[in-house]
Amino acid sequence: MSFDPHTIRAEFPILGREVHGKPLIYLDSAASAQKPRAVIQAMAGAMEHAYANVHRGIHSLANETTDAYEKARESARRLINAASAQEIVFTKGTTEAINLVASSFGQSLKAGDEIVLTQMEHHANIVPWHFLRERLGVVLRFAPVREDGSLDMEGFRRLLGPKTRMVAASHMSNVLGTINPVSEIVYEAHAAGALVLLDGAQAVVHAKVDVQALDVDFYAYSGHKLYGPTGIGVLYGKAERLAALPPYQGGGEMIGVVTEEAITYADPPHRFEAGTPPILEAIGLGAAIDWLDTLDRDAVAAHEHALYHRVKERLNGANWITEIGTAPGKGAIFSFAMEGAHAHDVAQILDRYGIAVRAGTHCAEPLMRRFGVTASARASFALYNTLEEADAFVEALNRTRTFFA
Ligand code: C6P
Repeated sequence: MSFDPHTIRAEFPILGREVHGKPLIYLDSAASAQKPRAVIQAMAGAMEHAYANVHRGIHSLANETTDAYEKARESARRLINAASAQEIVFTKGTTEAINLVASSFGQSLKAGDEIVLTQMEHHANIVPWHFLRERLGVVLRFAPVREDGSLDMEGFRRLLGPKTRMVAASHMSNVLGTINPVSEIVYEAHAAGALVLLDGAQAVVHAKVDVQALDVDFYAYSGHKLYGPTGIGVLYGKAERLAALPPYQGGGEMIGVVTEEAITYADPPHRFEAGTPPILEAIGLGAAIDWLDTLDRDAVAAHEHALYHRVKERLNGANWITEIGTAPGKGAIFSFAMEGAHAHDVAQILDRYGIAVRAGTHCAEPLMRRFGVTASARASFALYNTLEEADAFVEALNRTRTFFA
């Protein structure tokens, strides 16, 4: 299979629009990706033809919608090669998936137990663990990040010990683009007797993930970065890990029996899906994954890398740009500081050229502190970006510079 970004672009209606009279160049897909027609139509189609609540009805529409919802769970399973669809819990995103684990697994923790994180975590994989520090006296340890943005594995190993109960780490950094050595992380953590949660919000978009090969206990990802809708994400948990977790929220469909005196709970995954779930969003996510499956994912990854390298090559070592994160094998994310300019001003000027980049802390304040910066600008590349757009981005950076030089 070959891959042509120009053909793919035609499947994304929004990419035809203009911003400030210029063709939109969307380089903010790490924040949230645009949606192909396959996703838009799957969601609209469900609302127009087969919509009802799931797992509750006897009538035809309820059954059809339940089938579509469970089919989406199967797609979500296939994406990461989980052993069973029962290991896939729908959440509203990566953030909720991590909160679920922290909250439920946290009930088995006590003061002095240790959670090992890394300095490159998104707040979604820091704050839920801080809750446990505040409430229970659990100790958080942060594995150091090297100057090039790679994880210091020696430093990581030194943090593991008999008190480590959980290692929670990003598979791919949303700021640095670093792809962490997750097999090694899982192996080392298990050897120390700890469980592992991987934050796959960025990685799952760009790389093939196999949770069985990784032997990871929990894996989290979001739909909206994966060309699917917002409001839907996945928590994967090994069957025996999910079975051991107490419920996260209470409500309809997560129970076995409810009496005035007592309750029993449903088995996973339904134990963790209280209330009416995000039905349309799950259908949209399933459509996004099925659509991605029609593409040559290796060719897509190669194209995204080519975009990143094109920007680097065209900047040609410009000394007025400092890239943050240059680890070998990193993904297609270009975080940078421009000499004399605040990242927000850079992003605002780029917007005048129709170019969307993100600027700020990227919800990763400990990492910003590690690199001694208060903010960075970030261009993140997706399958629908072209080499022409990469060139236009560099051209716009050169023009932006003249405002500050
Ligand atoms: N990062 C970014 O611009 P949610 O918001 O739940 O879908 O995903 C949270 C999250 C968790 N981990 C990583 C590595 C992430 O990149 C994100 C989301 C976006 O970088 C929005 S802050």
